[in-house]
Amino acid sequence: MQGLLDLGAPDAQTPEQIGSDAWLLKGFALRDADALLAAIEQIATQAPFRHQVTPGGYTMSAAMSSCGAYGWVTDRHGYRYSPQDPQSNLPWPAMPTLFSELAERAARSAGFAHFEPEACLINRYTTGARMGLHQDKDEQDLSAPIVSISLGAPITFLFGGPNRSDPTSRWLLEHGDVVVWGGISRLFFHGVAPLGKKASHPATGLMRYNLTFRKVR
Ligand code: MD6
Ligand code: FE
Repeated sequence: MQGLLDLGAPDAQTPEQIGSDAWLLKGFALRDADALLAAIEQIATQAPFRHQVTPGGYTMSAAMSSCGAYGWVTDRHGYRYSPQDPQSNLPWPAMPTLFSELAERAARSAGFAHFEPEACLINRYTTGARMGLHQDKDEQDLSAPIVSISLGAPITFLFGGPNRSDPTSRWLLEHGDVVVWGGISRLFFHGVAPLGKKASHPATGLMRYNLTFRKVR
């Protein structure tokens, strides 16, 4: 039995503020995690994970796919949102209702009502994969937040400021965690540290998946 003075972990449904207009919802997607992973597997049969090349010529260490009306594409010519998968020239797989409803609920819990995601980027990390500091700035509508769902192996999320050189805070993102962020920090630099050698989760082994939902237009 827990003692009266045991404050314990913060309530899983109480958003933890990680910056201006940026919130960590610990475990928000936990009860949907198995269904999310099954849907990712299904999406990847239509739009396989691939390592994209940046305009600077670097191959990204995280493998990526997308679903929804738009996917995020990079190649030697630049970054853009595309309604087709350039690998197949077919539309991206539809965004499952589970995805859009969960993203809308998470956004609402963080104070952003009526979020309608048009793109869901799916990142897959294996040991050592990382995401360097970047801004999410390819969307036309910067008033909409971004919702990010983490599944599988835990990783360290780096959250900076409006300039690349600003100091970063570090947050552990675990299976089922959701980050919602918009407003003042919408264009803040952020990334993830290399996925640790021993990082794993029973549901995914050594893999980590991240879904980010965006309103594009
Ligand atoms: C990741 N996430 O967690 C990479 N961007 O693997 C992002 O780049 C990101 O988590 C915008 C908002 C939330 C994020
Ligand atoms: Fe990002």
